[in-house]
Formats: sequence, C-alpha cells, structure tokens
Amino acid sequence: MRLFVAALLAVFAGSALAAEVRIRDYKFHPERITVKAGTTVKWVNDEKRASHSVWFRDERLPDSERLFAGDSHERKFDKPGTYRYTCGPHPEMLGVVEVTP
Ligand SMILES: [Cu+2]
Repeated sequence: MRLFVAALLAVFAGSALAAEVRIRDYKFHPERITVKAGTTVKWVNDEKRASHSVWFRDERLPDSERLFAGDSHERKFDKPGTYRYTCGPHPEMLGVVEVTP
C-alpha cells in the first residue's frame, strides 16, 4: 500500500526524473547508475526465462516481488547516498545506485 501511494504521488508530482536498469544474462545493466535525488529507477527483466528480484539487503528492506520476463520494479530515491543491491535468488548479481544531490 505504501508503495502504491508513493507511486501515485510520483505520478501527481509529474516527476520527469527517471532512469532504467535492464536485467539480462544474470546481470544488471548498467551495474552502477548515478541519478539525481528524486529520481525513480525502474528495473526491467529482459531475460527469456530467468526471474530475478531487486533487493536492498544492506538497508534491511524486504526483497522485491519476483520479476518474471518483462516484469519491472521501481524505487524512488529521495536522499543522496550509495545504495547497493542484489538479486534475492542470485546473490552474485550486484548493482549500485549512486544518488547525488
Ligand atoms: Cu537474479
């Protein structure tokens, strides 16, 4: 519910700040992305079969829902910082979102 409200607020705020990370070959592309605070990052699973997730484990957040082929996941980053994440089923998959002021 909280995510839904956040998404709704983002829509109403008309936020144009967006960035995309594609998932394929068991990797995040790009593995490191730099965005401005207030940006919504969207992960899209481009695999034919493999499912993945987006898990900000260091922040002790719950794992995302499982992303099957074509599914996507979004998170808005309001605070500058370095956000490392992994994939729940594949801990060898690593990614970083660098958020600048
Ligand atoms: Cu994965």
